[in-house]
Amino acid sequence: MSKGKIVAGCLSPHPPHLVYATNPEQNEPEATGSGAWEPLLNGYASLQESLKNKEFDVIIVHTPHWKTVVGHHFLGVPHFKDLSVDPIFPNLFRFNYDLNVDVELAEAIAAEAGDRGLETTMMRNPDFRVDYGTITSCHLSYPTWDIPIVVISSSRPYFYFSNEYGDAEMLALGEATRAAVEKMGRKALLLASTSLSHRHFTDEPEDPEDPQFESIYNPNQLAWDERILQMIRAGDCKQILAEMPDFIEQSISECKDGSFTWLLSALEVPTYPGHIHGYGSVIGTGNAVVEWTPPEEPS
Ligand code: 2XP
Ligand code: FE2
Repeated sequence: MSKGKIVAGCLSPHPPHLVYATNPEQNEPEATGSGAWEPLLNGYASLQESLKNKEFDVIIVHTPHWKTVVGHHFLGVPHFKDLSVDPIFPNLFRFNYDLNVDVELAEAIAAEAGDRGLETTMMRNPDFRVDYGTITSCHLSYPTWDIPIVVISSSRPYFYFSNEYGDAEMLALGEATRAAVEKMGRKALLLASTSLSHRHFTDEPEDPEDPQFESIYNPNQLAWDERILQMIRAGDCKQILAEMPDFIEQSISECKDGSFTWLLSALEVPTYPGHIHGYGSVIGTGNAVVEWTPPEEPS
């Protein structure tokens, strides 16, 4: 088997509003416009175009909305079909999904993670309902759904211990992911399904599509997001990791669920710039669509 590789790694946030706005046939609610979220919708359109030029045979997602108490869990059933409903925005997201899982790769990542001292579980319940973070990021990045996915849950080390300890587990999980992709000969697209700053407005406007109600929650949140974007542009992901615990705390970031640190680790902490396809707010939160393309290894 030839050595596998990660062909791209992305920050792919999962506001259900973005799926709603594009009216895919799988989603039950119907939108009439998309004015409030254009920067992000354009960002995802640009990411989709870029991915057309890349060859990958599996998508690996780390999702904040499958929260597991004991360790890191992996979908371990080859096929799932059901309705995914966002518990906070059921008016926007009721999505009929039908997806395949690369169980062999999931088991290989779990084994590599175990070798690195992490607690893992394969999720074997065929009636399990796949979380909306997974569905949303996959759909917005690659809406054709014609290749299998691997889904990794969000364990709770940041919440039960500390941001620093949480990051340590996610660095190990990222290494495990990379090692398994290489050993199993896969060409993988990685998706970190996460917002950046994550303060939400607590009231929803009557019309969720009305652009006058959409803005970042406050300038403090924006300042943090801009700092992260600037380090992404500069190719200084080592510094992002150095600041991650403070970023998480001060911007109430969804990165506390670990997806961003996992991605940076799997990409071996990029020293090259990430391409920012778009940045925008959804119900006050800060979201960036970013793609890192690892340089070709000398053959
Ligand atoms: O509630 C969340 O955690 C979400 N991520 C959905 C809403 C807006 C996100 O930016
Ligand atoms: Fe979320």
